[in-house]
Amino acid sequence: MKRIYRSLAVLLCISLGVSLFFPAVAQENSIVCKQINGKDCILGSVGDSAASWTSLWGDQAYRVFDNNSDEKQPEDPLGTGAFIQVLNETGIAEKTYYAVIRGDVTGDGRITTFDARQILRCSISLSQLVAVQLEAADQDLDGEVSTFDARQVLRQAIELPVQTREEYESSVRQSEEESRSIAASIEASLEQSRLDAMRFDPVLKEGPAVDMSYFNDTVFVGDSVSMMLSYHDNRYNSFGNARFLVRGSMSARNALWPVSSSSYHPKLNGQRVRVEDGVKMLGAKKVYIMLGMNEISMGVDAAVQNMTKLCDLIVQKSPGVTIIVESVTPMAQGSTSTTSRLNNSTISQFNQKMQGVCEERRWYFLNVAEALSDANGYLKRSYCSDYPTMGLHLTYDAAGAWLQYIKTHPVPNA
Ligand SMILES: [Ca+2]
Ligand SMILES: [Ca+2]
Repeated sequence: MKRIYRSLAVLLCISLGVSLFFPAVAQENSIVCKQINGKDCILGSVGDSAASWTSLWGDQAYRVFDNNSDEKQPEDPLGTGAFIQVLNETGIAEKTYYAVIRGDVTGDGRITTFDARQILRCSISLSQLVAVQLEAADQDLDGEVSTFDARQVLRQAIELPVQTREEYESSVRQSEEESRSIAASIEASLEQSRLDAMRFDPVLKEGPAVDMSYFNDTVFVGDSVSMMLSYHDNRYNSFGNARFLVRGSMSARNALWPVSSSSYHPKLNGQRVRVEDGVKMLGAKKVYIMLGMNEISMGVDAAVQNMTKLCDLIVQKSPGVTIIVESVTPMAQGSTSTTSRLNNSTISQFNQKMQGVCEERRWYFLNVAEALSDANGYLKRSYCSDYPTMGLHLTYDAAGAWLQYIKTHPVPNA
């Protein structure tokens, strides 16, 4: 009775001509049958043998042949195209089943890169496969032989896990996203290196001390703080041929005023001159400029604007001149000039902003304040000539330290 039931089930499967699952035999094996080009085919996987399918024909005798019609043992693994003859009681073949081993189109019962190659060639119409091979080639069971089937079979051949199409597409998307993100980060780092290469660091760095000839083409512009440099030069001839356009109470703001008997302009050859005109008349190549102490109290930003404008004018009148903005030196602790608007904090803000302007304009920035400050940022007591009153003017020692700082932080290649 059991045998008849199974035969009926097989017949039903074959007559429908579609892939069917047999619940009646599921207790032992899941065997799927399909009619392909009029042939009764069993859809199996690598390792299946005729012996593993005997539930289909019960205790009827059978013979097994490979796809070259060479007889095989019932336990031998089947390849695609192998066939099983089920014999009647007189030993005559009454039914033939063909094996379709998923992924094995070459018929050797194994999945190798050669199978993947055959499937790929077929998927792009370079070669053709016969019907049972086409069935074996359709790894993802979508009814077509595609490059995706070839890829899946190749993964099996090299023992990588087979993916679903969703997994495959998600891995493609992921790798595209990764590529995009790698490309974006390469792009960003190239852009950053380009910006870094373009970025100008204005701060003059310590280097070997220059000799006096460095000052041959140099002009110092400043207020009463810088006047000490000219006094130092007068006493020690310490600045070589440098020239000084310095004036007490000068600021960038009042340097921009017209020259008059009451303006704060420096003198050159006995005449009051605008700074930019004086620089041009002297034919200077380097201009060290320190201004700000006399106008920071009117607002840091306005002072920065005036200073920038004055330096712009100098460059306009003397194209090619090198501007070296010097940081405004700090006030001594307890300076009576300290107010809420003029103090070491606002001086420091002004200096930082001027350093930023120098970076933009490609001017140099000499941090003289660094050389004259104590550990707390005040003007060193020993460098202050008017302690404990104004507390911001310099001693000869301070001017000497300033000079040394200039010589050991020279403009490159100047
Ligand atoms: Ca094969
Ligand atoms: Ca397919």
